[in-house]
Amino acid sequence: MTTSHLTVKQLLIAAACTLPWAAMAQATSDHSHHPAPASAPASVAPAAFAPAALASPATAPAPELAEGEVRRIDQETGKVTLRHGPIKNLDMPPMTMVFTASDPALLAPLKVGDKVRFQAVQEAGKYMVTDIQPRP
Ligand SMILES: [Cu+2]
Repeated sequence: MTTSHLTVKQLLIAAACTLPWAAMAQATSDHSHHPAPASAPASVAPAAFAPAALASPATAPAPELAEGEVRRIDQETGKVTLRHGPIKNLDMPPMTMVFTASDPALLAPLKVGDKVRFQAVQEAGKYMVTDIQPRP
């Protein structure tokens, strides 16, 4: 077999095309009367999707910040009430709720009515704000 002149792409295509045939060959060598031709397109599909997945650019894993508005601040207990949008990492829909600041100093620059972006985590059953900053 002379493969030296084949490109990597050609080799990948060849491999992708070979797999269904190998599977079918195995099926037919078994004394089955049902070679199940439907399985062939199914095994081709993942190979067709792979290039699209590889093509999507690898974006920097920026922390997922939620958006909210300050409703209430309790500097003494380090708690802040936020009306927030969806929080993806907590799988939480929009609502108004109380968060505890991981560091009460985070709340110092805030005032009621501020629009903010914040990072929320769930820790020991409590919802904590680990980062919060004004949003334009
Ligand atoms: Cu919430």
